[in-house]
Amino acid sequence: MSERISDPRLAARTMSAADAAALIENGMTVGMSGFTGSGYPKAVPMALAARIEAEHAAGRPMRVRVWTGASTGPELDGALAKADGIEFRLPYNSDPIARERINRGEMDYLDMHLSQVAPMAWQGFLGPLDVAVVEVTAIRPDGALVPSSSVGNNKTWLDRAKKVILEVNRWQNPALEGMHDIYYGTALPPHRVPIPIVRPDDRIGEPTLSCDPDKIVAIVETDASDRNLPFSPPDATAHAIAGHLIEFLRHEVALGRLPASLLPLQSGVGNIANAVLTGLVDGPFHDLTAYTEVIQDGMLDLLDAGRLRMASATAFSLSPEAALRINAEMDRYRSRMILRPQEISNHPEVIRRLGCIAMNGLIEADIYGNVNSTCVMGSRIQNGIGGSGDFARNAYVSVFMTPSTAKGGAISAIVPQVAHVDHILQDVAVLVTEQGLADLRGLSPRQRASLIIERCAHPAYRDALRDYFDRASRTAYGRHAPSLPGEALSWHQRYIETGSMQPAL
Ligand code: 0RQ
Repeated sequence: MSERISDPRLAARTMSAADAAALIENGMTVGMSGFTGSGYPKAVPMALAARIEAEHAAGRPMRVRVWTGASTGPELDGALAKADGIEFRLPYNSDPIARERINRGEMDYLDMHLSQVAPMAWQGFLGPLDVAVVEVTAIRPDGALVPSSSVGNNKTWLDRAKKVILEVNRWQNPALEGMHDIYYGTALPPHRVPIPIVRPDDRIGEPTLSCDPDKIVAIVETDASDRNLPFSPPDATAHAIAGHLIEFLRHEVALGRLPASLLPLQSGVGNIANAVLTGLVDGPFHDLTAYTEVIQDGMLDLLDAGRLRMASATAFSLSPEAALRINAEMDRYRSRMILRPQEISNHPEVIRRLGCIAMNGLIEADIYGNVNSTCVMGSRIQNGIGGSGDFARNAYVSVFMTPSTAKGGAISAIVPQVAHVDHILQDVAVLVTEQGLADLRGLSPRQRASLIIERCAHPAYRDALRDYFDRASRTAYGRHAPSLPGEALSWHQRYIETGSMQPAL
């Protein structure tokens, strides 16, 4: 019996990935573990993809519906999408092959607030869950499951699935045991009770996941690492954004609107968000905490620098180098990190109570501060809304940040009107680009527009934005949030037609 599988009843169910994948049938809904490249199953999805390819080669249809925590890795989304094996996918994806299929209309994708996935699965709207495929670090003698490098929706998948396949991954450090906090107190209305977290470091649940052993039909042993891409080193733009934001936070502390150790930080995905965290290492703040979704490289830097006291999240989202770093020193990190189910890490009630400082990236914002986080030119999905909505609406202060242009300057990130709305202006308190920072709190739409154009827009687009806003302010149907509907999306149309938002000279 493997040293990682200490329950003899379950050890007897060990089999190959191919045999386990053979238990998944055409049309089934499969709940996979995995969140931002951590803790996703690695062997069974690859075997399933091979099986799907063989079925397709034999002229037989085979596709599955895939639910996860968030993004996974190339062995899961990449392999299954390449095999054209995914009929429907939720709730967040960053795999390029899957993204391409979604944008070609070959794969249905439901982009959801991450906090709402588990409750909606319990409410039954997502339909039945046939199989859960969940990576764990170990199985204890009492059958309890030691979670892996992400928690995501695993508790819900294990509870809701008719059958369970476990991947026990020897690459995951056994010292992860004790880091997790799995809360079993959620319920549907009218039986809901308050989530008893009043500080980011509160533990309210169990260190392990439980699962009815009779449902566990297969166990597959693996030893592959989580696969994540490295973050790009912060460039001048990222440094400038981080600088503006840190100056803003310093100002808020000086005015007594934030405590000296700030409030629990939430930091989104992507290079800019990571750069801001790294920037805080040299900032003036101490005793920081994080109540967030993912622990990125920048969070580790803050912990190592003694700036961050502790971090609560649902997953790691680490570069390969940082994943090795944390794996080598798990004992040291364990006491300062908590990984929770995503319905708790992203719970609106807790985020509102703690007063998180939310910091997320965006695709584009309009002059009023509505934000598009997901759909390029209004229709091409990039990743998904992820947890940005959970945090933005409920944060103490909700910050969105972006370079002021994209694609070498051909696209302005500040536009007359966003082509798709993820975050309405009421949920966007502060907007930051490398040009500057706009504190939009307490301002009317027209006041917001002036500030965003002057502080955040790139100089190459500022005159055109001023001109639009000026004409709209004089001639719009209403002057509350002046808009010219026939022109508002013309910048996007110009990009689609000419490859640039800049008007032809
Ligand atoms: O495309 O890779 O082809 O070059 O979008 O953009 O500038 O690298 O920025 O890595 O910070 O990601 C909004 C996508 C920003 C991210 C988004 C193109 C750009 C590039 C990536 P290429 P950058 P980042 C909690 C928080 C939603 C989920 C979220 C995101 C690519 O922050 O997914 O916040 N957010 N979760 O060229 C056309 C524009 C563009 C554009 C950028 N205006 N038009 N393309 N790009 N702006 C964590 C979780 O939820 C898990």
